[in-house]
Amino acid sequence: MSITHKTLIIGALGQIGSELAETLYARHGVENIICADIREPQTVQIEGKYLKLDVTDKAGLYEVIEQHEIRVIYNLAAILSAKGEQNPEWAWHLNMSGLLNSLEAARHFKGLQIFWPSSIAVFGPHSPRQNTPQYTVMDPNTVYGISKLAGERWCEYYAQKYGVDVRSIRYPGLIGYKSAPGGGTTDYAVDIYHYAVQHKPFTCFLSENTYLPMMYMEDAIRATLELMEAPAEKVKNRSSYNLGGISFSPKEIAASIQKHIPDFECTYVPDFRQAIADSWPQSIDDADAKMDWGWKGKYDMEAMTQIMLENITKQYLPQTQN
Ligand code: NAD
Ligand code: AKB
Repeated sequence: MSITHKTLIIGALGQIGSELAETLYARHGVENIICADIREPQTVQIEGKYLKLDVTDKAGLYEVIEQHEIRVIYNLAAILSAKGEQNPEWAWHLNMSGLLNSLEAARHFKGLQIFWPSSIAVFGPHSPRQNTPQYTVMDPNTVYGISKLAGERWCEYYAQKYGVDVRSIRYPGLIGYKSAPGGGTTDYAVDIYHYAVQHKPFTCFLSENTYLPMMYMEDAIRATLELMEAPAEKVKNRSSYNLGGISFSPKEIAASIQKHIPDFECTYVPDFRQAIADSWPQSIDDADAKMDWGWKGKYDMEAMTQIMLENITKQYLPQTQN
């Protein structure tokens, strides 16, 4: 029997999209998941249907939704914090028009559910930095953070005015071994493992005591699906939910690696990303996500380091041993 409830992942070749696709294939069947991105798949393996799509092309998006009878969209296409600062106008345009096209599509095609990720980047220098609450001062000073905060307001607006079923999480920095990060301030926490397993010294672009909220990718994907599958009445927040995860500094992650690779060396040469990190929270209060839809994180830093090292080591083995 063919199921017409198809899911579209936009930005599917990215760090989150490629892992989300794998999980959704296993859950709903490869034939029910459509991956789309502005790029051609090269390094990322796409098992199912792949479409080249620019999320800023509203007509193109509508055509895909109609033709493939899409009922759920994960819109992950965005420019992240560090890359956004190189070209603020482009970042604003992509991040906002991509979201507005998805929200308008949900207004047009009744019953279409939208997931759109926000970020800890919505907070700014005047937000409390420890255990940052769901509702507090928000004065982001990167174009990425400004676009995410504006996006959250649009999500709530479309939910309240038009009854759009849009759901969102403010992800912390995400860490996984299956895919590479794409231009964020938290990217060092993935790169560091790749240097460590190759026994190369790592130069971190943040200072050693810069604490940021992070999360192992499997927890983030599980949170996303739990939120998307929660009964509508439990999703009380239609802007975006805080999600905590684990907070650590570059020095602490380096020390957790050194427990497995004692000769690993890390030095710290902060660049422009330090100012971005310094404007973000160090830890997040995710009580609302816990209360509303039962969120509970699973991985701590030590468990994550063990998994990251084991799996990234395999990636550097000669093909015959892999
Ligand atoms: P990524 O940069 O790895 O992936 C984004 C993907 O979007 C890329 O494959 C890119 O080719 C695609 N894309 C760019 N422009 C496009 C367009 N016009 N049309 C279609 N596709 C386009 O990013 P990611 O880390 O996977 O993040 C996905 C989402 O999650 C983003 O909204 C990001 O802000 C958010 N987020 C990520 C993190 C994290 O740590 N990775 C944390 C917080 C929030
Ligand atoms: C970034 O560093 O830009 C992202 C994020 C926390 O949104 N990883």
